[in-house]
Amino acid sequence: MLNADQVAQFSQDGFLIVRGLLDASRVEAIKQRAESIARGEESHVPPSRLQLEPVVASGEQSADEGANSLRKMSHVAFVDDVFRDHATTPAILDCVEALLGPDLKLYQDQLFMKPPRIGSRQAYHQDQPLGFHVEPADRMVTCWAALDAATIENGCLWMLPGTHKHGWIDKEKWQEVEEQAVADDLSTERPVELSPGDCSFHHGHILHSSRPNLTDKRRWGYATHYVSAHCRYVGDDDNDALLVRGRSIPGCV
Ligand SMILES: O=C(O)CCC(=O)C(=O)O
Repeated sequence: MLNADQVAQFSQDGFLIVRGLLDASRVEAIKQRAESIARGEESHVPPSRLQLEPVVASGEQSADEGANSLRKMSHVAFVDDVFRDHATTPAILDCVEALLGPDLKLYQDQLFMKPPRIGSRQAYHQDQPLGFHVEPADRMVTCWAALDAATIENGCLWMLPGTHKHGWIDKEKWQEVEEQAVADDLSTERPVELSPGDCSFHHGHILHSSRPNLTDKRRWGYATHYVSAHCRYVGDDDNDALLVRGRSIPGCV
């Protein structure tokens, strides 16, 4: 569980780093499974869950191996036991429970793979308005688990502390912030450099981004997105959110 200072820091900044949360065997297990999914050896993971890096998709460049052509894998914990074991890791859920309360659902998961040299920039955005159909909208937290070292050079996350307090921010403002960041004129942004096994937790409304990978080493980070089970579901699609702790609430997500 997080202590009171950590919870206060999260509510002030909109994100929090917890070092050494995952043991090496957990990190290794998910990396191996992701490798084998990328090689096409796991038929239970539909190819539609894999997304190519834009330069590979456009044919502009090819990558030396399967995993290094991928930008991300999505919604894998819903079909794969190793990914699900990670998403339900008690140490992670203890932290999320301290931020969202005892009844928790996994809404989405994404392995961000940022391959060497071609791993592209992720522009400034808020997570929750991008497809997390819940109300109250602020009851969402992402755990971003470092599977490799995440550094400034290989494209770690960058956060704009305090922006979660504004709720939904106009997308024109996202664009403005993005342009400032690309011009290296955003003095308030903070890098989230992590070692393998470290996790950062971020609020669904914080503005954040990640830079291109300029190195020869990949940067894998596995994001699991949780919502309070007390949220109402306000989307049109099927709601397949997975209960990961506590109880489901009738009429809710
Ligand atoms: O890992 C990245 O490059 C982007 C991650 C992100 O935007 C997120 O976890 O919400």
